[in-house]
Amino acid sequence: MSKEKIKISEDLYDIMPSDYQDLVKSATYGKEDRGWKDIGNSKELIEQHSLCAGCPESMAFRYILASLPNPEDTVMVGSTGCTSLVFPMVAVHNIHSLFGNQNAIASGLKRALNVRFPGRTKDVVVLAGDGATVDIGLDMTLQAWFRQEKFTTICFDNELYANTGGQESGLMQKGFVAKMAPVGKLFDKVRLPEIARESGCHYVIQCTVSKPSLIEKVVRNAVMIAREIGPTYLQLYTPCILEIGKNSMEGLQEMRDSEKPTERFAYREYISEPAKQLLAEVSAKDKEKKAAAKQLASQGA
Ligand SMILES: Cc1ncc(C[n+]2csc(CCOP(=O)(O)OP(=O)(O)O)c2C)c(N)n1
Ligand code: SF4
Ligand SMILES: [Mg+2]
Repeated sequence: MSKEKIKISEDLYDIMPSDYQDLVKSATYGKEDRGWKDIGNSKELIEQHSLCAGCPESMAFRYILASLPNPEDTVMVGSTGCTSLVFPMVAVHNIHSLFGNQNAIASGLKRALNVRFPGRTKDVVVLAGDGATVDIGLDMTLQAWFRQEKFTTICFDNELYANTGGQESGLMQKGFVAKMAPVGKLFDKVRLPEIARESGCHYVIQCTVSKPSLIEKVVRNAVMIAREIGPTYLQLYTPCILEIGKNSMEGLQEMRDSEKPTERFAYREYISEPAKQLLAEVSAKDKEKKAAAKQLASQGA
């Protein structure tokens, strides 16, 4: 499998910013066992990205990109919002979809990749905001899950429409007042994890992005289960620090506060029976691989 999927054209190399040259040179490719601990030696996102300073979406992006099990052969599908503006600054194949259409686009893309590259593993991962996933795109989101499309949907839940200045979203908390929603939310946060489970997702996780090791685990599980069994859904709290009045250093604490057991982003998971079986098989194989590597090392010593 080639590890050189994203390249800068030789003719343009000199005029590309060095930040972008570095991104392509040490992108998220190459080592099968790489993960969040490689962050620092590798590059997932250019420093001059388009998100506000300290926005938790940038942490989330880096952890996710570092955790993809098959980045060379992964296509990410974005949707309009703060999230989507980051895609030109990462070295993973991606396409932009019209706001809300992301799960419809991903359905067609995944099927087309199967036809175009038979026998080769191609992963599709949707990454969209809560407005795109739950409001305008809810129909497309649900229909993809009903049809058991084999890709992962990740929602960056910042509980409002951040990119357009703070309108109310279905995932906003009840009573919350935003800049463009001065009356306050009148109904409860839509329970999308429960809806995802009822709609046929085999792996559903709700958590914050405060812990990179947790994000690595859930991203890998979600992608592998989607590849083999059916749709998976991750709802990640990535607070919009700008809209909730926090400064650039306070995003992490906001997530830690919101993931306490009694709070609305306490860790929650649902794993279907076939998905549990798959994870057990993967874990057994990993153990075998580690034991074999250890034995080899001891023989060499
Ligand atoms: C079809 C369409 N409708 C509306 C918009 C305007 N629009 C752009 S971003 C956005 C909100 C995005 O909110 P969300 O999905 O939560 O992402 P966030 O910016 O919060 O990350 C809206 C309504 C658009 N670009 N296209
Ligand atoms: S507006 Fe909010 S969600 Fe968008 S980049 Fe800024 S802090 Fe992040
Ligand atoms: Mg949002």
